[in-house]
Amino acid sequence: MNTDSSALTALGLSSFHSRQLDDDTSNLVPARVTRVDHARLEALTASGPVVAHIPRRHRTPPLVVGDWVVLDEDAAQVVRVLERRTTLCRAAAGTSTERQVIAANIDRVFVVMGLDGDFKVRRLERYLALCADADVEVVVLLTKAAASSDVEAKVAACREVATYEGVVAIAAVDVVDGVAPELPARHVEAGTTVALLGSSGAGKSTLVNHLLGRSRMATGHVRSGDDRGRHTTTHRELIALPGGGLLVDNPGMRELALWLDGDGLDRAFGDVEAFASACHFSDCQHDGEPGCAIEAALDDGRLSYARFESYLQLQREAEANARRRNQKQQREHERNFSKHIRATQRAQRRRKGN
Ligand SMILES: Nc1nc2c(ncn2[C@@H]2O[C@H](COP(=O)(O)OP(=O)(O)O)[C@@H](O)[C@H]2O)c(=O)[nH]1
Ligand SMILES: [Mg+2]
Ligand SMILES: [Zn+2]
Repeated sequence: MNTDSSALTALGLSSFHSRQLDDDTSNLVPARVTRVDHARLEALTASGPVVAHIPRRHRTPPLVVGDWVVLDEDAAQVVRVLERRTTLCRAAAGTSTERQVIAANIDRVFVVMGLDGDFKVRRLERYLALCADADVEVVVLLTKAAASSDVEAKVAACREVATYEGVVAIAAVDVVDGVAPELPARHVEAGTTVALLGSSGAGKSTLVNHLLGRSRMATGHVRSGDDRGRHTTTHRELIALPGGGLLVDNPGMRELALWLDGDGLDRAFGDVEAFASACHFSDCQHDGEPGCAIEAALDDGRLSYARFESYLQLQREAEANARRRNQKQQREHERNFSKHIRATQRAQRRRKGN
């Protein structure tokens, strides 16, 4: 299998993945998943787009956009799934006990937020915790800048909470009315995979179209009846840019249910963590204890109440998710255990009967 092709590098193949490619069968090819529909996927190989069947054993856990797979080209089917370098996750809709992977092998996230009614620093903090947990870089793009007043103040407000070291840029743009329209492309270098996150209407699809230089994603409010072959963002898709970068547009997520497995919260709130570690008691609840560095910082304004509240809120949410998850595991464990007991009792009865 030829794996040193520059075409694969342009599709985002890193050494992390090429190391996993040892199959030397000639009909096998590495491919980047661009779209998944249950048993069928679309992908890009070094020689172009392909469609392939997903055998049942590779459907759970499901493949996602951005995955690297090995395809049997003759049989047009997936034979192997490569280990993921990064995963963007959220709690599945309607439940907070299931982790849903949104996209795999993402290098960077564009957090897209409109400088209109969409603008909320607290939501940015939520996205930053998610990105820090996934260990991906972040570019904060504040869209619709041309028609917005107090742009500078809003950029400054974002800068203040963007303490996560993975944040590489914060910028106000307007690709419709010409404010820094060249800026987004600078952050999608060849071989880099960028996922766009943000509320519905924030301007994600507008950015995708702008970067593509043509209208591929339907923007604004398109009823399905008006959709004439253009893509409304109802499913997730990975799009290769002519310049070599890769984009994942996302259907608008009304409220991003946090899923934190790692240290994302601490990394996104390093400033709060630093104050907390200076408290006199290591288990300080920041609730009137002597020597509380958080309260001192709140008192003299080094830490804002809003930010501290936001941190507590996200922490409560992550803990509640973890608790529900544990309860679910506990229930499953008990169910399996009582099944085991019943089976043992049946076996004993049979033995006695014989
Ligand atoms: N003036 C202006 N309008 C924008 C900008 N970005 C998006 N829009 C408009 O906002 C609406 C929603 O944009 P869309 O890209 O569909 O948002 P999405 O839901 O995040 O994909 C559309 O009517 C766009 O034309 C921008 O930077 N400036
Ligand atoms: Mg869209
Ligand atoms: Zn304290």
